[in-house]
Amino acid sequence: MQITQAGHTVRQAGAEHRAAGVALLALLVGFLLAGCGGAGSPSDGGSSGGGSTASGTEVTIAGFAFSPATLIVAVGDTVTWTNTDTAVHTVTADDGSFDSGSLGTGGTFTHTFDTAGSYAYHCTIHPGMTATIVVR
Ligand SMILES: [Cu+2]
Repeated sequence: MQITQAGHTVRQAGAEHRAAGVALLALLVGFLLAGCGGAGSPSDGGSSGGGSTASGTEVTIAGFAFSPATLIVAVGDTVTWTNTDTAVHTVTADDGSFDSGSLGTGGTFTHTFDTAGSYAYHCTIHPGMTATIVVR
């Protein structure tokens, strides 16, 4: 997902065009207020998909799912995943930046996040298992 900053630039009108500038500015403000209401604010969308969101540094793999589905950590935090399923799972970043390899029952994997961002990951064995680490 890409958040594009809308580049609204309001230029100061020169002195000789002051009157026209003010009128234009009023018109622009009207457009901005009308046109930008929904766009550009990076709110996290409330409840989308029903996945849980939590802070902390622990992710449990249970019932063929990562819990919480979205984990919020701070830059420099080390996240630990623990597989409590009898099935083998992996913790694999979509962008390849980390990969646990196969985790059997009781297996753990840790990764330290040094850069802020949103890191989507999945299980390579069960592609429906997806989750995200948000680093702030
Ligand atoms: Cu799996």
